[in-house]
Amino acid sequence: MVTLGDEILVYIDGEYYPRDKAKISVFDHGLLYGDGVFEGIRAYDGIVFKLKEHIDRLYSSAHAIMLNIPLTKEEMIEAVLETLRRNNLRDAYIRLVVTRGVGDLGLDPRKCAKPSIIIIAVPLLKLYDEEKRRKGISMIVSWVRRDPVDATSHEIKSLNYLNSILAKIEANNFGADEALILDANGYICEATGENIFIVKDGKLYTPPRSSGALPGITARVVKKIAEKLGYEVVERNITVTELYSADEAFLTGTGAEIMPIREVNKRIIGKGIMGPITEKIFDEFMRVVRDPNEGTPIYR
Ligand code: PXG
Repeated sequence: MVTLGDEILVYIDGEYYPRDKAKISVFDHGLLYGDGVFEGIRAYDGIVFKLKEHIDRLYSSAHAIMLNIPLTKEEMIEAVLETLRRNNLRDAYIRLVVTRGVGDLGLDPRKCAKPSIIIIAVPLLKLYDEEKRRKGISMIVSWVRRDPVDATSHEIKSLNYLNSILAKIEANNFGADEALILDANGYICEATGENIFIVKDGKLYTPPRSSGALPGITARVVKKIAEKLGYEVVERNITVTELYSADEAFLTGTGAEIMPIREVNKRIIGKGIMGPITEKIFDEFMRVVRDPNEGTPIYR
């Protein structure tokens, strides 16, 4: 859940609007067709964590859907920082959205003259409470498979999230915290908005790019931390049965940060609490996110 402050200023195409005036056209293809791209970014203690990496991914997503963002990467970084400054934020969750723009009621993107850029920065994003952090979350395996890499692949961070939303609805219906989504071949892919790692016999495993998972920025950082701590990280196909018998398992994402998994389809994973290797990685992650060398300062 994103908690919105009352007085937030939202960037839309170079202007700043109060929350209730921050609106875009009903003819925007972002709304009509989910035609656009986005990023979810976090700032910790005055530093935007991995901002350049998020901007690079945004432009790669846009390139894949042939959307020309009307700002340079440098201008986009400055717009994000200025939005944070205008809102006096040091700790924030940032949603950066680029829509295809206003078109007509046909889906042809050539009708859309100019993409729209939206930047929303809010003081707090709390996906889970601290008890969940220690105990871990419950998951179900969703019936809906991840779109494969030769379809609307989630390698592209597009506005088209129905694939994940259907899985989230299933988790909600079963009273679980999150849904696990399988790839086209029945191997584990990712959660609705997080990547997954399992720990077995002191090694970490995570699904490969070919599963159709989003190449997560948090996952990349976690891989680096794990290797620095001396753990091998292997990218390979993982079955649901392997997950059931893992020693530890956790999700990674900008919103969730590092979240242990307590149970999947009522099977308890490991000891049913945050495991020792997850905890070491979590502690180091919380240090890294505040490291000035790992991000971009808001205030200079
Ligand atoms: N997989 C998917 C499908 C995602 O959308 C991640 C993995 C994790 O990537 P990063 O780079 O953040 O480590 C994401 C990103 C939400 C929410 O409301 C989730 C994301 C983005 C925006 C909102 O849960 N996840």
